[in-house]
Amino acid sequence: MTTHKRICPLCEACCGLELELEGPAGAESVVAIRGDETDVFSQGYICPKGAALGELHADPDRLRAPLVKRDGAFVEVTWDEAFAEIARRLPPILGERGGSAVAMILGNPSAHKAGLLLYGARLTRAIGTQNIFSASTLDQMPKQLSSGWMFGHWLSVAVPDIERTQLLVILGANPMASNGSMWTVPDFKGKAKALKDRGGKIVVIDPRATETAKLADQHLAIRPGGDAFLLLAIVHALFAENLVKLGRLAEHAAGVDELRAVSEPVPPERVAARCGIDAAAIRALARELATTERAVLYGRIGTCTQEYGTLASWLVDVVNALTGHLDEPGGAMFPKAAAFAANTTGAPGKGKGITVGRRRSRVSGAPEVFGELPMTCLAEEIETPGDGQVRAAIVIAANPVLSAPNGPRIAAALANLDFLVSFDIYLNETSRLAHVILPAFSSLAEPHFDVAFPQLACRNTARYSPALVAPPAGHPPEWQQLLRMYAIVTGKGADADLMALDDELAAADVARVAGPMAPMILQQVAPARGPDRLLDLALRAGPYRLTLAQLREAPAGVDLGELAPRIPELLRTPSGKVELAPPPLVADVARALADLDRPAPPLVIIGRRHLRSNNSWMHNLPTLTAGKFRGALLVHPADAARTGVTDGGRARVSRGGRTIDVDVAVTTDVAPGVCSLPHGWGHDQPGTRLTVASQRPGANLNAILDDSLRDPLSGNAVLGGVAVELAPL
Ligand SMILES: Nc1nc2c(c(=O)[nH]1)N[C@H]1C(S)=C(S)[C@@H](COP(=O)(O)OP(=O)(O)OC[C@H]3O[C@@H](n4cnc5c(=O)[nH]c(N)nc54)[C@H](O)[C@@H]3O)O[C@H]1N2
Ligand SMILES: Nc1nc2c(c(=O)[nH]1)N[C@H]1C(S)=C(S)[C@@H](COP(=O)(O)OP(=O)(O)OC[C@H]3O[C@@H](n4cnc5c(=O)[nH]c(N)nc54)[C@H](O)[C@@H]3O)O[C@H]1N2
Ligand code: SF4
Ligand SMILES: [Mo]
Repeated sequence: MTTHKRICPLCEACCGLELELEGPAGAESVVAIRGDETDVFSQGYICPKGAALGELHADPDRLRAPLVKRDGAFVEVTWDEAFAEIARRLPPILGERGGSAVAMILGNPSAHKAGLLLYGARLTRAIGTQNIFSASTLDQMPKQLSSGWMFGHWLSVAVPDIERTQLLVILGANPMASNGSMWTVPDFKGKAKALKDRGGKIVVIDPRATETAKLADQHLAIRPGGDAFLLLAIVHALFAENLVKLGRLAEHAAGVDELRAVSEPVPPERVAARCGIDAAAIRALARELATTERAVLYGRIGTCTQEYGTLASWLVDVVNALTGHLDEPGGAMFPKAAAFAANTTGAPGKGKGITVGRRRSRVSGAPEVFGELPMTCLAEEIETPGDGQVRAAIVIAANPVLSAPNGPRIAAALANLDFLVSFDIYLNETSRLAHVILPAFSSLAEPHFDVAFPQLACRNTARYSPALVAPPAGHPPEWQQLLRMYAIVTGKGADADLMALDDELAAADVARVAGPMAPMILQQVAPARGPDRLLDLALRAGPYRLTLAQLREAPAGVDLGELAPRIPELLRTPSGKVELAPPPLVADVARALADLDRPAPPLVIIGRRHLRSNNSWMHNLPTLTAGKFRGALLVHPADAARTGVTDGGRARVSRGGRTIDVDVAVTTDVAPGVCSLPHGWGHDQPGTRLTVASQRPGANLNAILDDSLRDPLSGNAVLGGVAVELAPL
C-alpha cells in the first residue's frame, strides 16, 4: 500500500487529498481517500465527490479506448485508427469551408485540466475558427466582462477575504453545495463557522432557503432576477444617506458621480416589489455594509444566469467599492497567482483594457466576448445555411445536450454535422452523437495543477501533483491527443513527431516574450514537455519566481500568504483607474429600468446544485447517487395547492410547448411562486453507456429552457427566473 498526495480535479475548491493505493503497477486500486491535513491550502477538507475519485478511476463505463462510429454503431479502435479517421474527415471540411466551419465547444472540466486548457487553446487558434462556444456563457461570463471593464483584465475578479471579514453577504450562490465558485474556498463551512464564532455575520439573499441560507444569520428571499434592481437601490441608499466612503481607493477610482446619477431614480421603495424584499430591509443592508469595518458582498451564478447578469455582477463590485471594502482586508480582494495570471504580467498599473464585439455571430449578430460567442447561438450556427455555417465540431469535455438551454435542439443540430469529434470519458448524451470519441485516461495517471483557480483563491498558494499511477500502455495524455489534432489541422499529418512539434510551439511562445533569451530559458526547463514545461515557464516568469522543482519538493504546497491589497498595481485599464462606471454598463441600466415594473408570473423556475452531483456528470458513481433521489422539483405548499401537485407525486413542467416530467417535493424552502430543479439530469437518452445514471435518469431542466434568452452584453444564457406551468401527472 502506498500513500500519495493529490489535488482534486473536480471542482473549484481544489482540495488537497491523500490517496492510498494498492495493487501491482498498472492495476492499482484506490483503497482510501481522505483530505490532506498538511495541505497548505485546504488543510484536510474533502467532500463526497473527492472521496469518489476511486470509483471514477474504477468505473467500468469510463471509456478506455477511442470509439469510432461505423454504420451507426461505435466500435473500439486503436489510437492510430482514431486519428486516421480524423485526418480523413476533418481537413477536407477546413479546406473547403474554412476554419469557422468547425465549432469548438468547451466544457467545464477543460478549465480544471491543464492539458485540456493549454492545448485546447493551441488547437483552437490553429483551426482559426470564430465559432468558439463554452460553458462560460452558461455561467460566469457576466462577471468576467464587468471585471474586465472595471479592472482591465478578464480574470481580475475580486473574491471575499472570508478569513478576516465580519460580514459576508452572499447573493445567488450556495457554497455549501457548490464548494465555492469564482472563489476557490475549500471548507467554506469551516470558514463560515469561524466567521460566526468571532462574532461575524452571514446574510444570504436567495430565492431558496439553501443549505448556506440555513447556516446564515439572515436570509432574504429575493424574487429571481431582482438582483440588479436590489443593488441599484443599495447604491442609491449609500449616496442618499451619505454612506459612500472609498477610502484608499478614492485616488484610484473614476466614475463616482456617474454612479450617483444612475442610481438616483432607483430608491429602495421603487424596487421592493421587483425584488420581493421590503425597502426597509434594503436600506438596513446598505447601512450594515457601509458601517461594518470589514464587510464584503459576494455574488455568483444566481446573479449571472439572468437577463441583467452583467449589471448585477458589476454592481456587486460597485457596492464593495463605495463602502470601502474593495481591495481591503476582510473585503473583496484580488489573489496574486504564482503562474499564468495576466494581471501579474506587463507593466503594472495600466494596460490595454479589454475589447469586446470584435466580430459578431453570423445568425443573431451576438457580439464576441472574451473571444467567444454565446452557447445559446450554437444550434442556429449549425442549422442556418450560408457562408460560415458550422459543419463540424470538436467538443472538449462538454455535454451541452444536458447543460445548455434547449438541449434537444442542440442534440438534433449536432447529429446533423458532417463530422463531430468528442473528447470525453463517457459515452453520454452528447458524445453519443460524435463520429469519434477520444477518452482521457484516469486523472490519477496525470500530473495536476490548476491554471485558473489560484487566480480566484481565498489565499495565495502554489501546488502541484505528479501522476500517481502509470498511464495505460499506448494511451496518450489529452495534451498529446490535442497536439495530434493540431498536427492534423495544420497539415503536418496524423503521424507528425509530436515531441518535436511541442518543442517548436514552446520555443515560439518563449521567443515571443523573451526574444534572444529564449534558448537559455528553454534550457532551464528542459527536459520537461507538455503542460509541465508550460507550468515551469509560467512559474519562473510569475511574481514569486518559483520553479516546478520547488513545487515538486513541497507535496503539500507552497504557502504564499494571505491576500494583500493590489490596487493600483493590478489594474490594466487604459486610464490606470478602477472604472466604477463603464459606459456600456451605465447605458444598460436604462434597459433594466424599462423593465422594472414587470409583474411576477405565477410560477418561475430556478436551478439548484447538490453536494453529491457535478453538473451533468458523476451521476454514474454509485456512492454519489445512492439513497434518496435528489433531483425532485421543489414546490411551495401554496403553489402545490393551486396546481394540484402533491409531495412525492409526479408532475409535468411546461414552458413554450416543451415539457419534462419530474418528481415533486413540497417544501417551504422555496418562496411562493418559485420552484427549483437541478440541471444536468435526463440520462434516459438512447445510445449512451451510463449503467448507473440511466437507472435513475431524472429530467433535463434544459429541455424546457430557452436558447433565445440571454444577457445582451455578455451573451450569457438566462437559466432561471423564467415562467413555467405545472400540472399533476
Ligand atoms: N439550467 C442550468 N444549466 C446549466 C447550469 C445551471 O446552473 N442551470 N450551470 C451551467 C454551468 S455553471 C456549467 S459550468 C455548465 C457545464 O456544462 P458542461 O461543461 O457542458 O457540462 P458538464 O456536465 O460539466 O460536462 C462535462 C463533460 O466532460 C466529461 N469529462 C469529465 N472529465 C473529463 C476529462 O477528464 N476529460 C474529458 N475529455 N472529459 C471529461 C464528462 O463526461 C461530461 O461529458 O452547465 C451549465 N448549465
Ligand atoms: N456539488 C456541486 N458543486 C459544484 C457544481 C455542481 O454541479 N455540483 N457545479 C460547479 C459549477 S460549474 C459552478 S459554476 C458552481 C456554481 O456555484 P454557486 O454559484 O454557488 O451555485 P449554486 O449552488 O447553483 O447557487 C446559485 C444560487 O443562486 C440562487 N438563485 C437562483 N436564481 C437567483 C436569482 O435570480 N437571484 C439570486 N440572488 N439568487 C438566485 C439559487 O437558488 C442557488 O442557491 O458550482 C460548482 N460546484
Ligand atoms: S470540494 Fe470536493 S469535489 Fe471539490 S475539490 Fe474538494 S474534494 Fe474535490
Ligand atoms: Mo459552471
